Amino acid sequence: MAKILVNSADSHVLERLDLWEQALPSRLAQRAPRVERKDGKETVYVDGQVLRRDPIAFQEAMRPPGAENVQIRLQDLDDQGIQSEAVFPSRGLWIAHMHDQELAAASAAAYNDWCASEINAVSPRLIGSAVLSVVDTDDAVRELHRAMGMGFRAIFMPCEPPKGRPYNSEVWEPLWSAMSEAGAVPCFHIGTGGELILARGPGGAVINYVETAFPGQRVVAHLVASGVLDRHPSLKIAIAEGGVAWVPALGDRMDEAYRQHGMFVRPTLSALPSEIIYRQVYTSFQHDRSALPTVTALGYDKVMWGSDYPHLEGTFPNTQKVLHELFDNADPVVTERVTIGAFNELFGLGA
Ligand code: MZD
Ligand code: MN
Repeated sequence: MAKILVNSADSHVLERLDLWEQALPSRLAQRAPRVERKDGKETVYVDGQVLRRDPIAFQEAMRPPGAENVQIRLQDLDDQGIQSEAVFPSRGLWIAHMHDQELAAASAAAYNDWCASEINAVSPRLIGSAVLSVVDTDDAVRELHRAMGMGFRAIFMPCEPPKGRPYNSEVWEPLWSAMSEAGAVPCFHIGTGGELILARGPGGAVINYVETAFPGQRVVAHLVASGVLDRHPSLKIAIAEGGVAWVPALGDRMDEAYRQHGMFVRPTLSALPSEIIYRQVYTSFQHDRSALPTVTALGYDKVMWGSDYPHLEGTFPNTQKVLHELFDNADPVVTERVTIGAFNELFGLGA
């Protein structure tokens, strides 16, 4: 079968483990993301916290050679039919869990230097996302400008912000303004910033998987209802790997709240919440059968496909099989929009 060529709004790079050891003074490096393997488990330590304790088999299953070898990654992209891809961190995601201001700022800068030289510089097909401190807004704005100066456009943001810094809070405003002015694209990747194992025992794995999508929806509710996207109409955001069919339903619910609970609503917005969402919020999915009907039946078209390479939740190495199942009977206009157009629009490519 002919290859369906796509851009992917979601993939991950596996950073060299000694990235922070090499870049940071030892007093900080020892609190940067660190991994220990014992008794069949891989434990992740960050800033003195145990963040993950995974079966090694689980971690190995998402580490094909292309995860950390960028030349093999590019070969995998060719083989899978992927032209360009947004690249998110793996271990760098843990920076969102740091509490120490200096450690967070230094770890983010170290990741961005590494990503600029080891990912972005290798090929224009790889759109690495920069990491910012979420501990301090001034640090985040400083690193945003430095990263944009290194050519970044995509900015990784955790779906769950630190306690006490909810995304509807004014503390974030200087960052949203700076992103809007700089043409940065904040990409909120699901499963980041918060606790991931919320349920145990029967059904736990499926419950936890479902749970990771809700904070992505909360990001949209916070940034739209608090007026952030209304104040910055050119700021586009992405919610990566959280699926897409929830967007119209969230828009309905927010519109209903905005109308029916009008007496409590502040700030008032220059458009309905759903209109702002449909204008500025992009989302990505891997397999969802509900994705294309969301475009055709409900008119939400900021929909991007994502491989989530090399994660198990993604499509590698069966991307073409998945793409044919998704698109063989789809309207070619919708197919072009979801496989290429929305991605190019978000990241300002191919214009
Ligand atoms: C990026 C997040 C995604 C998730 C979390 C898992 C399944 C479980 O034994 P028990 O009865 O006590 O039950 C425990 C249970 C088996 C229920 C529990 O361990 O649910 N295990 C795997 O951790 N699921 C929800 S899914 O968080 C979104 C998808 C899977 C990969 C994921 C964990 C990745 C992501 C994302 O932030 C990360 C990262 C670098 O790669 C993996 C791990 C780490 C976190
Ligand atoms: Mn992903």
